[in-house]
Amino acid sequence: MTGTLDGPVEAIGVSTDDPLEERSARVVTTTIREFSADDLLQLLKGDVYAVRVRDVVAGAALDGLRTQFVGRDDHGPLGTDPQFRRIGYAFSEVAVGDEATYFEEAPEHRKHLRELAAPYGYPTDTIRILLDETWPSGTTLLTSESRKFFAGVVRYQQAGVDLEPHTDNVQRNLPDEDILGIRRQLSVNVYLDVPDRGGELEIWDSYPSEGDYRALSGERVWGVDRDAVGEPALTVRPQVGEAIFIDPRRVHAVAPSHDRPRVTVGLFIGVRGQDQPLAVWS
Ligand SMILES: O=C(O)CCC(=O)C(=O)O
Ligand SMILES: [Fe+2]
Repeated sequence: MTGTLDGPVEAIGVSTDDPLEERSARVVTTTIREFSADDLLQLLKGDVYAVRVRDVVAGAALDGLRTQFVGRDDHGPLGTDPQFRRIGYAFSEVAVGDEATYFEEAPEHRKHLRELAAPYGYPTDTIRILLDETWPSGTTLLTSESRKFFAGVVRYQQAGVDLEPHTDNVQRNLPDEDILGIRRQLSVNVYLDVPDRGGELEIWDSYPSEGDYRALSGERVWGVDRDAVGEPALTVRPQVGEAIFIDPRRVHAVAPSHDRPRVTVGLFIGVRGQDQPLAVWS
């Protein structure tokens, strides 16, 4: 690792005077074999905007998972916006004080998704092992008072639906005094189906503070208007079978698909103290 956790975890937004250097520094593309904690540190420092890990799922496993997950219609509406469909239950859908159902259902969702994936591994489990083996103090499932979170929501973004610019921050769904030690948050998605046209992941330069984000959001319940943020700094067309890690406190969005649903398995990663394992959830 080229940095200690304490520095990069606090430092956000890195600029360089050389525009060429900045452009080439925006994406790291690696493999599951070469992936290291350093890739995550570069994201946390803001040196790169996305880390692409090719072929996290490949071959017969990718075919089998696609057969199982692509084209399903037993997904439910996202609590915060019913035009988004998902299997599982995301913590970001849960209002503060309303967590009981989320925690009650979490084990069943984890089991159900593994059963759907069998005989292949559920992509979230692959990512969890990768993070456990590469991060110095390992990786664990996020818990709150011994209640274990759900991890690995399957999202179906239907054709024409715009996942508008937004940031993600678990603290919005936690009481002020209990942020579960999470100092920084990363997001990773494994792509099971990507439309032929549209569905690009878009990432902007800015890391708005919560106050600035709320101001940008205005009257909206969620996200910000595309007009308010201009052109993204980076546009990535995901490949089926790859995982892409981002820092979701940078403004990001997913362009609408023009043809078919975009199917992903998503996971958040909490970075806690220097000597603590990463903690994952959805
Ligand atoms: O599906 C994607 O590419 C990114 C979705 C997203 O907003 C996130 O992972 O935070
Ligand atoms: Fe997001």
